[in-house]
Order: sequence, then structure tokens, then C-alpha cells
Amino acid sequence: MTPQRYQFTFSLIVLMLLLVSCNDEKVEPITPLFVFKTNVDGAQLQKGTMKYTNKAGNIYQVDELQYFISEVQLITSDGQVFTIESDSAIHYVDIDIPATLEWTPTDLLPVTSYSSISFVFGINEAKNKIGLFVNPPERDMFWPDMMGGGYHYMKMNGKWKATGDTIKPFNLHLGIGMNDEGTVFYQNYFKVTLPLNIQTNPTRNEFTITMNIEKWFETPNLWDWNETGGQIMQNQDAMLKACKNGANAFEVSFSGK
Ligand SMILES: [Cu+2]
Repeated sequence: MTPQRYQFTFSLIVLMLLLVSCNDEKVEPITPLFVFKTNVDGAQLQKGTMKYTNKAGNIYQVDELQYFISEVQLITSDGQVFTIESDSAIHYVDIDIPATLEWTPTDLLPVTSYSSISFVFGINEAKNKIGLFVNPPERDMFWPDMMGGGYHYMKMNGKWKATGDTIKPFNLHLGIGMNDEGTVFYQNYFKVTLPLNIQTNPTRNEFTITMNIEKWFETPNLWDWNETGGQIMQNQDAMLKACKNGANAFEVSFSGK
């Protein structure tokens, strides 16, 4: 190849690359789809069957699971933050209501590369006030006013085989905590950040957020119902322990085209 021809070929390649990247920038932003899944020990939750054993050795089952996630943010590889604002930035998940297992907010996300996703588990103190929801099922998540008010972050209801092989109910309910005197309140909602290494696409972008139930009982606090008892709504120490574990209970996967 002569130097001139080499230079011409090189310029052509540069031109084509420019065209391709310009085209990329013209792709219209699109709405994301969020899908919510619930696993135990790596497989989909089978509710109502006493088939699980947590790390502390409690045999247990889960019958109901309802929770809020809010303030979902997608962070691009160059550090831009896009917050999902639709539906007051709050989404309710109930494993018994299939429509809640998918969320299609109307927010537009640019088609680009993303390095992480974050969300709040529960609802922050600015929004977590009674009256936020007027209709069921969200309304039925209310948290008693005298205990701090607002809404449960989560209701996980089930049973465990207690000492002596008696089956006892548990209500792993999380929300605003308080001290014994009822004079100090604690915001227990927490932020979850999960790494992503993805490029979004022009037609479909599906983020699957999976809750791994067993993780609520593992790290950093080994969870033993025989110690905590089944009811923890008025036990701030237990709720805080659960929240620390819950921060490790989620994973995200992505698919798109
Ligand atoms: Cu409750």
C-alpha cells in the first residue's frame, strides 16, 4: 500500500467510526422494565412448604412476602445518575399479585453503558407518612402511628419449627423502629447498590431484581428465630439486625435487545 492510499484508508475508517458513534448518540432514550423475583437457596421460592433451613438451623417456610423498593437509580459508566421518578418513585412487590412483579415506569433512560443500580429498601422518611397510599394493596402496608407511622418496608410472613418441634408463626416485619419508651424513632430503610456492567439497548431493557430470602438470615447477623421470636415490630435491635442482613439479599441481572 502506498502511503497516500494507506492514509486514505485510515481516514475512511476514522470517518466510519465517527458516523457510528454519532448514530449511537441519536438513539432515542427508552423506558426500562423491572422484574422482581424471589429465590431461596438459588431456586424460586416455593411458598407454604416447610422445606427450607436457614444458617442457624431453623427449618422454615414463607407464606407471604410484600415489600417496597423506592428511589431506583441507574448510574452510567461516566457517573451520570438517572432516578426513576414514576409512581412517586415507589414500587410495591407482592408475590401473590403477579402485576406487582413487573414495573414499567415511564422514565426515559439514555441508551448507554451503566455501571450500577441502586435503590432504597423501604421508603425514606420524607415520603413515609400515612396517607401516601389510599388504595389497597399498598394502603394495607400501614405501620401503626404510635410506632412511628407510615408503612411497613416489608412483611415476610411464615412459620418455623421452634425448639421442641412446635410450629410457630413469624412476621418478619420491617418499618420505623422506636425505643422502649416510644420517645425516639429510627428510620430503618436502607440503600442497596448493585454492580452492573451493561450496555442498554434501543428496544428492550429488562432489569431483574432478585431477593434471595436466605440472605436475610446470614450475614452479618446470624438469624435464629428461637432467639429473636416471631414478632419483631417492636424490637428495634432485631429490625436493625435484619436490615443489615437485608442489604446483602439482592442481586440484579439484565437482558435486552
Ligand atoms: Cu407488621
